[in-house]
Amino acid sequence: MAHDEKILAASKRHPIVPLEKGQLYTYGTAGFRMRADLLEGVTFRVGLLSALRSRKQNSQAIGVMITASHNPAADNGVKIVDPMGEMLEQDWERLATALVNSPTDEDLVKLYNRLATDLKIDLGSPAKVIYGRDTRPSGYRLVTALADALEATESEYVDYKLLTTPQLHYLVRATNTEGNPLSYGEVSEAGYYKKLASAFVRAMKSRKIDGTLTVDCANGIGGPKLSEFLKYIPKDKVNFDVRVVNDDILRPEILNLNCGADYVKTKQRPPPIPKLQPGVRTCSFDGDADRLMYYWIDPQTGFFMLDGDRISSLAASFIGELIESAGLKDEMRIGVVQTAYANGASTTYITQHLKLEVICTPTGVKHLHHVAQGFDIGVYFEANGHGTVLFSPDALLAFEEKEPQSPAQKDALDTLAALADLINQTVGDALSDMLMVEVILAHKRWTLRDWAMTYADLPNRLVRVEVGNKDLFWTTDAERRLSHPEGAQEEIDGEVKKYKDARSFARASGTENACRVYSEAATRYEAHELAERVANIIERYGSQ
Ligand code: 16G
Ligand code: MG
Repeated sequence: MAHDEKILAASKRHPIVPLEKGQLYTYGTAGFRMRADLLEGVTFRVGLLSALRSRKQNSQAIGVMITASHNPAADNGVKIVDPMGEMLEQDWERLATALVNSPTDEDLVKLYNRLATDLKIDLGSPAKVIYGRDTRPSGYRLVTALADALEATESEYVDYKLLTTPQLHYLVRATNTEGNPLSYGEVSEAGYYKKLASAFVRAMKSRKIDGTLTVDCANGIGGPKLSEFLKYIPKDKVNFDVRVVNDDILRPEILNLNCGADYVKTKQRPPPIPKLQPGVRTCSFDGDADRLMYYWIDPQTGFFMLDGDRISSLAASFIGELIESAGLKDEMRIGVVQTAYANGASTTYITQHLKLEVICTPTGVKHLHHVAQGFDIGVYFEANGHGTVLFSPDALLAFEEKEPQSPAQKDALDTLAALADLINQTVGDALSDMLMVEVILAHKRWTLRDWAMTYADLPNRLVRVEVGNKDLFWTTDAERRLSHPEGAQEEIDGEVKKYKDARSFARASGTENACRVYSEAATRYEAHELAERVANIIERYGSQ
């Protein structure tokens, strides 16, 4: 059964905006993301692809999230979520790019049918797509285009309206596992809150949380969702005192403006509003609540930030201890996955102090996620605060079935089982990661200062370099080295050699038209100087 006529008619209602000659819409590390006024036709076409994807995946539900995360309010984005809540399979990113760039509506219909034939997709089989959006006002127009594509392709769909990105990932997995032994949770937003709240109570088990936690929600969707979640925590079981700030979603133009996790990480300072008081434990979400940064102002030493590397090493150390207490050390392979941006001191701490394996992957959550799945327990975080901890089915079974030999062992097993429910298994989730951090701090009876004292970061610098053509730069060795242009890496090596404890790499950004240079060295001065020198090399090669 072809849907040609319906697709053709609907497509004309959501035209694609032609880009400048030679430019293509591309499904990048985080889907299609750009100025919202370019996205209506793109979203319609993504709807067509998600219907194909669902049919290809035996009619399982596929997710579509409309968000531009930490980008300014005028942007938006659209990305596809696969049946188990993971990011879209990489091969299909190419198909998404091809479909979206079909020059005419007729070409679009032709390519849609060709994909169905080539991939042996039965267009008469059922399809299901579920979707949500962040608080951007443009989101409404985009979901209308999406729904039109789903009508035209005779797909079943559910509009979950406003959601955080990780909530949509949760719902996709919950939908596809409903009623089977691996059920991920109740298929509703409330189900997500209930699962987290119950796991939080179990993981805390009468331990106390010190003081108030202030949460900056970037004036995005995380604000109302966090407030809603808090209602599910039984006050008599956990004393969790949270102050929700920057949660104004009625003024869309202030989304991510001078607040949020990306602001804190890139500016290395707290949001100016509300003014942060010394000693107050604070964290920030980003605009779609999948990134998390902790920080506070130390009354003695000033601002201190605990980023993705710190969250990762905290989680790895705690889970490692629990595994040992549970008597599972010899059975469980725990690994930590980082990118080249991870501070070298965190890598040294994890390998030498925690004695855990570390693997480095290219930037982009999907790469880290994939490698983390290879461990029994895989901890992955990008320095920017996006990450999670994955538990294999074998690990879950062991937490459930191992006979505890002592009350301490039972406690460790119970805590591990609770953590596996608390930590979002589909994607990085600021709310769930925040609860994990609170649990760990409560168990260890740590303040943020104790956490910060675990190791000292190497001074580092990140520089953005405008180049004529960023595509000249090819990387190898998980982005730690350049293979092209020829000669560039040798020059970088030559500079790095001149400094103590130094490291530097350059790569083309996947989200902007620029290169990024990262450097670290024994002193702040040296890290800065090295970054400048490597940036000069990149600038020179980029203009050739
Ligand atoms: C995207 C990625 C993020 C990565 C960033 C790098 C996802 C969901 N997001 O935001 O993981 O750190 O791009 O940006 O994969 P860059 O390529 O411009 O440095
Ligand atoms: Mg985000």
